[in-house]
Amino acid sequence: MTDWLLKHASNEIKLRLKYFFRNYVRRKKLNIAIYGSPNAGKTTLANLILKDLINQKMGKVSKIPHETRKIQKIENVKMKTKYGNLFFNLIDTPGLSAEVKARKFYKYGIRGKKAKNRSKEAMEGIIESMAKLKEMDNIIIVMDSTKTPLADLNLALITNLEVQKNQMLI
Ligand SMILES: Nc1nc2c(ncn2[C@@H]2O[C@H](COP(=O)(O)OP(=O)(O)OP(=O)(O)O)[C@@H](O)[C@H]2O)c(=O)[nH]1
Ligand SMILES: [Mg+2]
Repeated sequence: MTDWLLKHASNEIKLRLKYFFRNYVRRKKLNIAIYGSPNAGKTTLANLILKDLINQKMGKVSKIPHETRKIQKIENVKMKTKYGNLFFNLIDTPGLSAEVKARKFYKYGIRGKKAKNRSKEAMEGIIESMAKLKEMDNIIIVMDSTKTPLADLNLALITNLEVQKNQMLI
């Protein structure tokens, strides 16, 4: 639609559109958040986006689930586009799961108090992420293509976003 308008509109309208778009995005500071199951590859994706755009990292990636247990945010990420520079906040969230039992970590060599703490921190992160859903302007849902797409809390997440009318990209 924007492409069509830019092709057919007069120069004045083009200029107005360009400044409207730029100011709107700048003023609003879009929150673009990555959600999905534990271990789906959310932090990997965030790191790739940030490396491409600003040569930074979001956080640690691991084969052990629930590596990210707190929301991570990089503000004011600049992206050059043909309509001008866009600025947004990129947010990486803890993997969503209905429950996180300590024994889930035993096979990775994490036991006892460490496993209990990891599970407690993971649950706190999940609650925080669900509570902050409504603050997000766009959501990228990352799914592991080797697993069933509606596993974990993905169905609840998508239903919630439909109700809130958030824009999502899966
Ligand atoms: N095969 C494959 N492995 C991937 C891909 N993306 C990530 N991984 C691996 O999957 C594991 C989990 O990646 P993370 O980026 O930590 O996943 P996450 O969704 O942030 O996990 P949590 O923070 O625990 O929720 C790591 O071992 C990654 O190297 C992918 O596209 N393909
Ligand atoms: Mg992560």
